[in-house]
Amino acid sequence: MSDINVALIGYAFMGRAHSNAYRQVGPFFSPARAPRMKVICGRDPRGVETARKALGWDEAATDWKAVVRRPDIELVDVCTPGDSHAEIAIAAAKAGKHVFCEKPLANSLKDAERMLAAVEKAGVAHMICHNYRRAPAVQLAKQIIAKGQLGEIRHYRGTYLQDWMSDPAAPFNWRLDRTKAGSGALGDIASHSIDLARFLVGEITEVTADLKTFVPTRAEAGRPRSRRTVTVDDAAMALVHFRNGAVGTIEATRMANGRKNYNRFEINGRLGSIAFDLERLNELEVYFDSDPPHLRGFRTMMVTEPVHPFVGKWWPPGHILGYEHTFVHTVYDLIEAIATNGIPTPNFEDGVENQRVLHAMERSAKTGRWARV
Ligand code: SOE
Repeated sequence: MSDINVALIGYAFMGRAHSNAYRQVGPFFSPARAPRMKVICGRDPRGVETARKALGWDEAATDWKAVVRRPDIELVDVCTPGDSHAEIAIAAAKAGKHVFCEKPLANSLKDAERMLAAVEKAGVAHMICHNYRRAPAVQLAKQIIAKGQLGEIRHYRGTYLQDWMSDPAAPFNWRLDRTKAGSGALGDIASHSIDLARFLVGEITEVTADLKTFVPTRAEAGRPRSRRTVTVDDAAMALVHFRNGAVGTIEATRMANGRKNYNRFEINGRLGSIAFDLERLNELEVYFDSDPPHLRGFRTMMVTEPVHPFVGKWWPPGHILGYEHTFVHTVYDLIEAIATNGIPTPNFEDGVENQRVLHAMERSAKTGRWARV
């Protein structure tokens, strides 16, 4: 089948991670259609040209509106700050392009719903980049739960701890500006915990949440006398109820000194428990009541055998994977879905459901009461 021409809008952290995924997916996964890294787009001409050379794109552009209208482009990948996700994704859908979008889907529930309506009306494939679902150990967690090996699920405990904003001297950046980012740790990283909760346990029906901003103003980079007000949360904490009767806690912060990308969940069922830590992403901690008494206890499994999804395409057992591989796995499943006229998951429907939980958490933090999703 023919190559699929990709346009990437945005070239910062996620732009680099996605570019790496498009470069790696062909040689290691041989998708039905190989991605052609056609054009990378950004506002700064010199910056985007530097990114084009470094990341291996054919062309660099600065006008995303022209790029999404190009007849040779089939897939538009949105890696910009959240305030432009809706505008770009909707324009791409209207132009008949498949759309891949970074999380959270949008900066508001209304925009997320508009994006879903646009891709559904256009009949194009759509996916949101909650890449952690495609860590092989998370896939194993899903399989264990689906096979009933934990029994009835009672607890989901999600913590996503980073510390890159814990120093008050760290300068202001777009993720601290509500108009650009929509929210702080809540949308940026609690959205990942919410997605994993939905993927592994099920839909969340009500929440009670608290949001905290520890550092109210920060200096602008290079301009120590110019202070900017932080208009988002530094930390988000919530209790959640699931439709299936399970209960959960979700905590996300960028102020947890010493924690770098500590995205962990623990799930307790009637028959056992599992736990995953992104910083040790090749491992899954498991505990099963069914183990014989002398062997019963939490044990750590190395999830690198070829029996697990994606693993066999890389290296032999024990030759561990990393953060970037979760993006390659995600892009592979996206392209395979496009090649078979399918819709991958998580898609914009998942993005809207995630946004509903985020929205409920923000409402609850304002009222101090439980909020229904
Ligand atoms: C936050 O710093 C961040 O870059 C998130 O935006 C990403 O989604 C996460 O994968 C890593 O941390």
